[in-house]
Amino acid sequence: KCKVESARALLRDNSVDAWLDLMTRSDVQTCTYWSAPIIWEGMFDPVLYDSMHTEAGSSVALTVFAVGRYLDAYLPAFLNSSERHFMLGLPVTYYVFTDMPEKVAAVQLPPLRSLKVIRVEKHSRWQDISMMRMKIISDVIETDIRHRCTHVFCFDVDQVFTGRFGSEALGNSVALLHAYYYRLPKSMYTYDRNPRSKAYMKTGDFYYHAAIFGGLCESVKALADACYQSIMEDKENNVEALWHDESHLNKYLWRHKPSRVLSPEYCWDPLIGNDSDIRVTRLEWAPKRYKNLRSA
Ligand code: 2GW
Ligand code: MN
Repeated sequence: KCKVESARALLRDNSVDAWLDLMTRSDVQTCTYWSAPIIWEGMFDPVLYDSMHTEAGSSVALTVFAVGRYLDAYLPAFLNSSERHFMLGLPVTYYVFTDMPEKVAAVQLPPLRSLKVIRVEKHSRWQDISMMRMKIISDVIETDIRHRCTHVFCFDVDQVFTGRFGSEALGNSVALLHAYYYRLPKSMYTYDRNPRSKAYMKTGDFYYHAAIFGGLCESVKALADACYQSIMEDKENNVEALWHDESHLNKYLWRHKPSRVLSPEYCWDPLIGNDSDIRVTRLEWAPKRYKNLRSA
């Protein structure tokens, strides 16, 4: 019995099929019509990506906002887990934006990794906390990040890394497929449908999730500037897009196609349950605590 098992294992490891599977995924969409790769487990060699980016001198800024009750509720788990999974081997600088800098616990970081805490104002409406991130991200890319890092990734804080989130995710302009929409027909995408909003769109390519976007400094700055400008124009016109900054992001990314698209492995909600497309989860949504956090 043992012999049969090991023979099977050998066959598995060396069969052409197993090898091909490493190079490609035939069960999911791996490329957009404008030829941007959609990154899934099994499509890439992590060692190769890491050595390419090390040689190229890539360095990564991670921005994250933890304002008000989100600081205690989410930041510690976010940072601890990112230390285990985010861009290991490359220089990483965290930029934590909070209204309570003194409350950010000191974290011991290994060489090549550092953390900056930047004070921001606490807007009273949560929609504004979310939307004003675009302005702050743009400013800090200009004054700081672009002098230290080649790439920047912007994250929601209410999530936890659970697997490799590595250099395969780096690109000129990077967007994420929303876990809840990637299998749905376009008619169900929750784009902004109000013609009075600058985020209005009838159709698009995908529904992107604003919980993660990134790219080269200049691309992310251009995106943040454009989204902020549209958000402010909406404010002047007394309209607010359906999903706030996410609606504006979707409009921007429809007009400026991302060069790399992350599959929902990169931001999965475990509440969705089993999905055979998802072979690993790299980042998971933390449980929402709307009741405590969204009210008052
Ligand atoms: C947000 C909503 C209700 C009450 C508080 C907050 C809040 C958000 C806050 O008190 N403090 C704070 O730092 N934030 C930051 O904004 C934090 O980084 C958080 O991850 C981010 C977005 O808010 P979140 O995660 O509660 O909203 P989601 O998960 O529904 O986010 C999606 O939709 C948003 C727009 O409505 C954004 O586009 C976000 O990027 C999307 O993932
Ligand atoms: Mn979130």
